[in-house]
Amino acid sequence: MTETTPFDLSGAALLVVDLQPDFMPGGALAVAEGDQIIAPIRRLVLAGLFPLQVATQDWHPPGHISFASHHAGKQPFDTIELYGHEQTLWPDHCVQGSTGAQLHQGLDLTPLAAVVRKGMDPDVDSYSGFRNNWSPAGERPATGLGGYLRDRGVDTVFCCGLARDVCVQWTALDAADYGFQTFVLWDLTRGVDPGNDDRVCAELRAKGVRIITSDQLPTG
Ligand code: VGL
Ligand code: ZN
Repeated sequence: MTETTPFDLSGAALLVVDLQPDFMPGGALAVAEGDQIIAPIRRLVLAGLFPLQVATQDWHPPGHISFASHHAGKQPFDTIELYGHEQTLWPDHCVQGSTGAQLHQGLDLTPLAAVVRKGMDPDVDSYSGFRNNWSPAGERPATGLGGYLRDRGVDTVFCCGLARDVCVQWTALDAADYGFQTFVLWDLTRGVDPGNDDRVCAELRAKGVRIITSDQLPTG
């Protein structure tokens, strides 16, 4: 399914989600082929198509609640119930200040207007750039990104980065919830489990998120 109308990028923001060494092959929470999207995202950011570009950064304190190592007898990728919702337990990753938590060196940060860090509450995970996962109080506390983008006049959001089936998906779903016209640049994402691709597509489309590829963007 190809889009026929050119996109109006005048009110658009590019969100680069969690492009960090820990999500690359060999990293603590490796995403297969995660390294293949670095250069194209770097080129896209430098092309300056988007009036506003923002990155998110997974940034956990040591001993974070999402780490399997925090839960006796649990292994990475086990799931538990946390505050009434399913929580996947991950290998220790993106620990604040560690090399694996840096934004990837292959990305040029110069054109980015902001970096939104998330997952800093020791007791709450945060997949989405817009809102944390559920807190003990049963809420999903906002990061402030939604208000920031609105205040900057943004009406449309394009998402890329890692991981397709976790933080990119949650970020895109929340962007749509916030009322932004939302796109996922599918070729500029990779999943923790490619077996989730069909489900991810269906859940995104059900929320009105449009899935496109970067070659459908206007050329710089
Ligand atoms: C992510 C799992 C845990 C992601 C972050 O960036 O997709 N996945 N923390
Ligand atoms: Zn994380």
